[in-house]
Amino acid sequence: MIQKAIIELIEKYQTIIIHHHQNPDCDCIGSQLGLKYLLEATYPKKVVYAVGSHNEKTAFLGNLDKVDDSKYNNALGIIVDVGDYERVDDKRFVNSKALIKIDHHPHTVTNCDIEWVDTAYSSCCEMIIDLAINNNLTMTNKAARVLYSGILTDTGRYYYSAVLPRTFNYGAEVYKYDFDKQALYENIYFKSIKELKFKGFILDEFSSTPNGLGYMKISNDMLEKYEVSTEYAASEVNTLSDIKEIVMWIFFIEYNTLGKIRVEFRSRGPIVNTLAKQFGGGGHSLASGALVDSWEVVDNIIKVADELLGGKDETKRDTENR
Ligand SMILES: [Mn+2]
Repeated sequence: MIQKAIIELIEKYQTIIIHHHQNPDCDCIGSQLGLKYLLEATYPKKVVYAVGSHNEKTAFLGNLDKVDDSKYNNALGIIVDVGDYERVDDKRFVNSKALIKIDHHPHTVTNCDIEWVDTAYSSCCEMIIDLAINNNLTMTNKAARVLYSGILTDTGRYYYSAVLPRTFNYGAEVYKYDFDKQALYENIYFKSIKELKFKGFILDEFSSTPNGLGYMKISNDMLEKYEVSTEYAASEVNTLSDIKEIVMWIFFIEYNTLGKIRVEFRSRGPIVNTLAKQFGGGGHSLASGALVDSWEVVDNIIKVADELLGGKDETKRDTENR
């Protein structure tokens, strides 16, 4: 059993360094810090680091660590919630003596010593809770808090199709612990007036096609006008979910610092990761992303996506997790 192999490898190492993906979300940081807290509580003699950087929306989850290059020589590296090496935040993970991958995105080829990749999990946090329960790792209030936040956000508060009875059971398992739920919701879900005005702007201005495609182009001028970052704008893509007429929705957001346009694909049926791959990106079947070079490419994506929907090819549908 793969979990047994993971625990055995963890037990062999004194130093463990856990990495997350670039531009992390609550599931990514939740699984990273959750695993760190579980291992610290279970193996008090081990030194466990969680490295990489936060963004403005994840900092409330807990502090990340600084690690010297030299620590990697004898360390076990673990990457969580990320399939591709290119997307891992802080590339020094490749210097680890051994490497484990724990991820719920569709599998991409890497050469970690152990790869536990399973898209049947709603969230990476659900995988970490599974690991904890099956292997008697010591759960703590701190670990429960961050793991719960990842389950909540990656399932859209138990709404997305990846939710299983297990997801509720594991959510309940960590909910039992003593942490401030209201404060957690406030950190995750409360929005400022500025952010809500931006949402209003999206709802006013988005475009849609008769085939069920919804999309929104957001230029740098608009980001400046509403005082929101590219990352924040991208995180608002599900403003277009739950619209009767729309089955696939895409955000295109100018990324000034990179000189690119960030693309966020979402769907409630037709698969989008093949579409994202076609334009150099990737991700889950119902939630993917890409970075493209120009607004001409954007118009091409809109055309290809709309044709895909117009084709109504039922074989291209999937109910797998976002
Ligand atoms: Mn995730």
